Amino acid sequence: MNIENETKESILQCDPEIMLDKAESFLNLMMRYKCAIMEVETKLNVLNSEFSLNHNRNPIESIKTRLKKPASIIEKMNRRGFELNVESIEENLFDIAGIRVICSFVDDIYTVANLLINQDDIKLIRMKDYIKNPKENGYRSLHLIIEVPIFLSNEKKYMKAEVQLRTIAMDFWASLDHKLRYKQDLENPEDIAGRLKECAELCTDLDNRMQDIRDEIDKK
Ligand code: 0O2
Repeated sequence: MNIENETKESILQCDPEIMLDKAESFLNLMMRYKCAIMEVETKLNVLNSEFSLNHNRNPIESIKTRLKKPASIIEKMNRRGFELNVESIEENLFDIAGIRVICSFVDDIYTVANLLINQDDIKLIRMKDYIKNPKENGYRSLHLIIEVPIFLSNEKKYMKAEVQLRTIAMDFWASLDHKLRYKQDLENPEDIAGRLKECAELCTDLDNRMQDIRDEIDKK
């Protein structure tokens, strides 16, 4: 029996009251992550509006958010060998609340990220800069793990969220890479990986050229 089946089995054997209690705690946890997403999204929208007023353009093109699905949570907890309970999920998974910020230019990514993490109620837990240090396959994005406070009726709780910041070109590449990675039956995976990496390099070049054009226009 695999771990996922064992987990399902142990849940099925559980006392219904304990099960209800666990389900309630899980729903409560998901509600808190949803609130964290709303808080971060509002902060980003505020920054975008202010920037737009002062500089006559939006550094953020769009924001996408997602709450990790229960099946993906279980899969990741099992894969990493963590005990499957609400406390352990909250302690060990940092990407249940996910916010993806698509920026116009590469320097906007760092501007938005710095403005966000310098807010006095935000705690920066970890930053991974896959723009300065792209992954071997060509993936580029700036990843932040932050903690943001949410205010409930009788408590203030810090919740973790993952913020991924990318340009439109980085997002275009990552979306197609993600789709292609699900296709397991490729005849020539190495060739595909090589061509995807070339495309990533083209995206980097495109981002740099667009940034240069904007810098030149801004100088005038
Ligand atoms: P989903 O469905 O996008 O959420 P962590 O997951 O943070 O505990 P890790 O592996 O160090 O640990 O995280 P990392 O490197 O910060 O990257 C996690 C997320 O970045 C992934 O989430 C993807 O969203 C994105 N990502 C990382 N590498 C790649 C890549 O090569 N291609 C693409 N398209 N996206 C990538 P998940 O969990 O895979 O899924």
